[in-house]
Amino acid sequence: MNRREYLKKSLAGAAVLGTAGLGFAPNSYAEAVMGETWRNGEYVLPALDYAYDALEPHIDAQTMELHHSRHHQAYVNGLNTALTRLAEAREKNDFGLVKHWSRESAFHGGGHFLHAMFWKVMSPNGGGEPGNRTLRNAINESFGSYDGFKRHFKAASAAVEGSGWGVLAYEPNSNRLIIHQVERQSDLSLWATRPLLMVDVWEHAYYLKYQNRRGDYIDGFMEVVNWDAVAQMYDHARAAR
Ligand code: MN3
Repeated sequence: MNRREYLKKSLAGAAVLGTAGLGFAPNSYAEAVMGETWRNGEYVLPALDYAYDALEPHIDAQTMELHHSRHHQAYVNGLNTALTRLAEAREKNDFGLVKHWSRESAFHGGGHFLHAMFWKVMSPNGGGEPGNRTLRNAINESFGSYDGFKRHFKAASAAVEGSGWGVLAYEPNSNRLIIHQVERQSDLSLWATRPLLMVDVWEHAYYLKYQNRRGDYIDGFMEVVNWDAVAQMYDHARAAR
């Protein structure tokens, strides 16, 4: 197969998988963990792999629709705007507002990518303990047991001040897993870790159904965790070590 045939075949394969788009390599880490977040030169809202009501009763349909179609879309728009303004700044050689737009790009970029992964780590067929042995072993080695992990993940996520995220991540230096409390999603881009499982604990993610009972919401979230998706993220994260 020459290069042209190979490219043609790859693009056809990508189209079948619904991931067509130049500059979006199939089987990349980004595609595996986030879906299609970028198309035709701009960031886009990735489609969900399930219906808005598919995670009922743990995550309600109204919250899912608002969260995906309004909140996540706002991050996508904010990121595109910030990058456009930064491009204009380069063009005009006027960096007077570079601090503002850099912060905006980090905040909205953090929001876009974390939400894209958040949708992936949930599934109507989720919950229970991870079936993937490599991931299960890593959790046992890093946290002593699955129960130890679950208690730690819930406690850390519930204790995030105000708005933020609880994140299970792969730490490539020690080759172990670690739990983060993210209080500012814009800071996530600074870390040398690759997120594997994230729970959105901003109030918009649960308030309609759970009000101030964040712990109950986290329990509900654990009932829809898509461990196969997390295992896939873990594979890609380690492969890119
Ligand atoms: Mn959110």
